[in-house]
Amino acid sequence: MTGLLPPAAPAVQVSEEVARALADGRPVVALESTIFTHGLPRPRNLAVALEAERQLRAAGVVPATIGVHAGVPTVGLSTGQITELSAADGLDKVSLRDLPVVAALGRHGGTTVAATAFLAHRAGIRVFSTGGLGGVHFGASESFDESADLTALAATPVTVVSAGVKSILDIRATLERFETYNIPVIGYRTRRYPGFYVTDSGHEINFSVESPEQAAGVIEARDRLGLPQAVLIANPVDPAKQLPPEELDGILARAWAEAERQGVTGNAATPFLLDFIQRDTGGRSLDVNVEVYRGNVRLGGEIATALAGGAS
Ligand code: PSU
Ligand code: MN
Repeated sequence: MTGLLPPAAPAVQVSEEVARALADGRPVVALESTIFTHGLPRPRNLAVALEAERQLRAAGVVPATIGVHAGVPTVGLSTGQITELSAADGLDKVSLRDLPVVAALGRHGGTTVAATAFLAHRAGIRVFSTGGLGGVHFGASESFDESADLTALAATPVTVVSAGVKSILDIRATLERFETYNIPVIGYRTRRYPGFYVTDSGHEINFSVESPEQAAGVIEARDRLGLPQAVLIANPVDPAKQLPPEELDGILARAWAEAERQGVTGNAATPFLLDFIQRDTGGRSLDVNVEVYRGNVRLGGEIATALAGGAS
């Protein structure tokens, strides 16, 4: 029966290391792959992906980098697979709706927050660290361009540590949508919603937690209530390491103008805008992006450790 999946192919491949850690109740943190397949330029992308894994291991946490390798949605990509995906040309940006398609077609893909959250939860992983979430694009009331991250997070009870949503988005509208979808947004030691490249987006949020244990408490309470939504932990970048906030508006205005001039829309918009911002800031945005990610990986590890009962 050519064209069908081989019957032995697992729907989701969970690495032995991740499966064993989960079975033992040891802390595991999921990491997405779009960040290194589409978000960061080579060769920095591979270095960042592997550094995140090393950082977690050094903290006694098992990393589970998630992506699609040759059609197999994989939780716990090997170093070889990460290396391969980070160097592959023309691989797909895989959101949740794309998973069955790339699976059947046997393609490689980097998974977005939506697809990664789904696969992490399906494998039994409770914490997921990323850079910035997708959300509502400016003009969405006309274009309907809202990231599928929103609806996926509304239906997936994981914990996602991010530095807010991507700076290129309509942050106010995105926060409204989180409310609509019953997705709690909690600042880590702050009541100001972070702006990814900057510490403060200018928007206030209702709640903050002061420690990984307090974050773990919220997650436990969500699970006891049986609520299906993700818990979002918003972790701002160190103010000393942010992009100069007074420069951000100008940078974003130039990025949007160029995207409009070139007619870039849809799921190509994010990679295009991020790449533009990198060039416009002479690479400084890239350093901030890496710093943001490092902070989120660290906090994700701490929360996973607290959830595992502090044992590591
Ligand atoms: N944030 C970044 N770089 C990225 C992304 C987020 O700094 O590449 C990715 C994430 O994987 C996120 C996705 O889930 O972009 C959202 O894309 P879209 O807006 O097309 O749904
Ligand atoms: Mn979109």
